[in-house]
Amino acid sequence: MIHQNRRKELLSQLDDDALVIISTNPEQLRNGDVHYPFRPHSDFWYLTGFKEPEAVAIFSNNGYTIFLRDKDPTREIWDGKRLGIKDAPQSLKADKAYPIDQLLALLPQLIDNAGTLYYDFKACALDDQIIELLSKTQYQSLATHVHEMRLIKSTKEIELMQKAADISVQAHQSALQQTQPGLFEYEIASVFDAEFRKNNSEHAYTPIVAGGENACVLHYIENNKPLNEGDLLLIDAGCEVEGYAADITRTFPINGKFSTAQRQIYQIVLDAQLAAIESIKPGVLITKPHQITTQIIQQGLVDLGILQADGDLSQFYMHGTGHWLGLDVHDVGAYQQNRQHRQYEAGMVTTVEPGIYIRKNDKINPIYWNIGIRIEDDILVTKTGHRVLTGALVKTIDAIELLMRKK
Ligand SMILES: [Mn+2]
Repeated sequence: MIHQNRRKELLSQLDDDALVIISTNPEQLRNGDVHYPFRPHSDFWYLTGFKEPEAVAIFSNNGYTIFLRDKDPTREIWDGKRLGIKDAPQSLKADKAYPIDQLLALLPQLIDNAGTLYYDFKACALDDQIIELLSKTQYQSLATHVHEMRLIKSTKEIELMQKAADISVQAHQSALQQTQPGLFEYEIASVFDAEFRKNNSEHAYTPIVAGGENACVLHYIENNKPLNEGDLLLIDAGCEVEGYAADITRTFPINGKFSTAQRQIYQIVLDAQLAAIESIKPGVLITKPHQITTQIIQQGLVDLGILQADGDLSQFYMHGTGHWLGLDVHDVGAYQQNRQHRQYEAGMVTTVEPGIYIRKNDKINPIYWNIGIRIEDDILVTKTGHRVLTGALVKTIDAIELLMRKK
C-alpha cells in the first residue's frame, strides 16, 4: 500500500494526463560471470517496492503496468526465484504485468495514448532502442518531483532509519571497544561487516577505517594499515535497512587515551558539532550548521596558533557540514528553492559532520601533525526541533575513554 500511495501522490502533483516511466538500476558486471550484489534504483524502489533487476514501471491515472523478468525454471536454478508475470499484479498492486522483453514492442502504444511523459534517462537502465524511441517524444523530468517527496520522511521511513542508526551505533561501539595498538584497520572494519550482517543489514557505503595520517585522506577506503600506538582512528561507517542509510563517524585514540594535542583538536570539532546540531529546527536555513561549524573551528584553530586570524580555513576543513540522508547515503532533495537556500522542515534528515584535518606542515607545531578528526551524527528535523537518531553513541572525550577502558 505504501508504494501505491506514493505513486498516487506523485501523480497528483503532475498533469492529469501524465504518464510516468521509471526503470530500476542495471546489473553491474564485476568480472567474468560475477555481478556486484544488485541494489534497486532508489527512486524505483521508493515507488514500486520491487527489488528484482530488469524492471520498468509505467503508470498514470489510468493504471499501472509493470514489465519484469518472467519465471524461468532454468535461470531460477542459477540465480534464484523470480516473482514472475502471473503473481506480479497482486504482489505489486499493478493492473498489468508483461515480460520485460516485450517492453520495446508495447511501449509505442502506451506512449501514444498518453499526454505528458515523465522520465529520466539518468535513472533508467533502458536499452538504446527504447531511449531512442523515448527521445523522439516530448518529456519532462521526473526526478525533481520524486526527490522532493523522498526528502520528507514518513513515520515508517523514520522507523527504518532509526533501526539503521541503532545497528550502526552498536557496531561503532563494538569497534571502539575492540580497538588496540597492533591490530590492522581491516580487523576493525570486519567488526562492521559482522555487526551489519548479524542484523540482516548491509553497508550503506564503503566504510572508512583510517588510522593516524590516513584520516587526512577524506575518502580513504584501503583500510589495510596497522593501528599504531599514539594515533587516532577515524571510522566513517553506517548500514542500510530496507534501503535506508545511517551515516556515522567517530574518531578516538587507538590506545584509549587522547593526547593533549588530540584532545584540543577533538574538543573544537565536538563543540562545533554540538552547536550546529543545536541550531536545527523547522524554519532555520539549512546553511546555518555550516556557518556555525566554520566559525567555531576557525576560532579554535586560531586560539591554538594553528591558523592565522585571516588564514584559509579550507586547508584544515575542506568539506561541507552535512547532507541529506535517506535511501541514498547522500540523499536526494534540493538544497535550494528558487535559487534561495531552503529552510529545515519536519521530516527531513541531515547529517552534521564537521572535521579538522592537519597534515604535516612545517609552519605548524608537530604535535598536531597527522591528526584527522570528524564527528558525524544523523539528525531528524521534528515539528519542534530535532532528534539525533545516532545520539546513543558516545562522543565526549570522557565517555570515549571510559568505554575504551571497559574492555
Ligand atoms: Mn556523511
